[in-house]
Amino acid sequence: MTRDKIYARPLDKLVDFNFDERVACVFPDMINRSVPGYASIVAMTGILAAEFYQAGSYCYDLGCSLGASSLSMAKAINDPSVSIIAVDNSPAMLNKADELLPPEIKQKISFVCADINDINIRNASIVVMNFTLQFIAPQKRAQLLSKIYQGMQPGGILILSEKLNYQNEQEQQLLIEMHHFFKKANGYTDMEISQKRQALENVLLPETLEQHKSRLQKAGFKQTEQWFQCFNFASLIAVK
Ligand code: GEK
Repeated sequence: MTRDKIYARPLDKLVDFNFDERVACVFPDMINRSVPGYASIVAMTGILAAEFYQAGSYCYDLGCSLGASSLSMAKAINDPSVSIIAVDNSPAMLNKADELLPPEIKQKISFVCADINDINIRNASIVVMNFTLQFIAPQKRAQLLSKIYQGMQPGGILILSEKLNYQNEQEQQLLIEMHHFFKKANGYTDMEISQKRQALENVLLPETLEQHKSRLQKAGFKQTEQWFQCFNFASLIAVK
């Protein structure tokens, strides 16, 4: 796994974070050392998908990056004709996914290079958005979730994983601090943490758990449960 050193040197000019080739090359290392609970969420995505999958329907992985969640679903769902639609708008990410995934897995996955705001979603029993909604402009989020809901089969699930914000200042500070402890323990320096935070400031826009729950309810989901949290990173399951 190539080590993420993107913010290891002082940068004269900090540009907004984007999912380019440099990021794609170090992505597995970056996400594992930055997102507490990432490996568990990806593994559980497969377990949940296997149980809620409906034969003849599609599974969507929105903001698939290198296809980790698609891979987890492809391995767990016991149907040779399972069809996973993995969408990302970063060509660099999709090229890397194509390079890394074995042919027997790629045969189950259709990669689509597109903005998830622009795609059609239909006949879905599983929709996964692992750490993607946080990169979508907040004013577009309700419309996107409503489109996802409309494209799902009754009984289907949305797995939504996000970094969370807290309204209470004290709570927010403590949770952010714990996330920084996690990054430091994983070898990131204070400078790396600080430069990455600045690069993400206008790009990754977290919301509170209440905002997510209320939006999912408004989109039509009949039940939403939080099933995972590690520090300020959480995952929800929403059932149609
Ligand atoms: C995983 N789910 O490994 N349309 C399509 N893709 C987008 C858009 C958009 N509008 N905006 C951002 N992305 C993955 C991890 S990473 C999370 C997801 C992170 C894509 C972007 O290109 C990137 O690949 C992904 O969403 C977010 O389980 O890096 O923290």
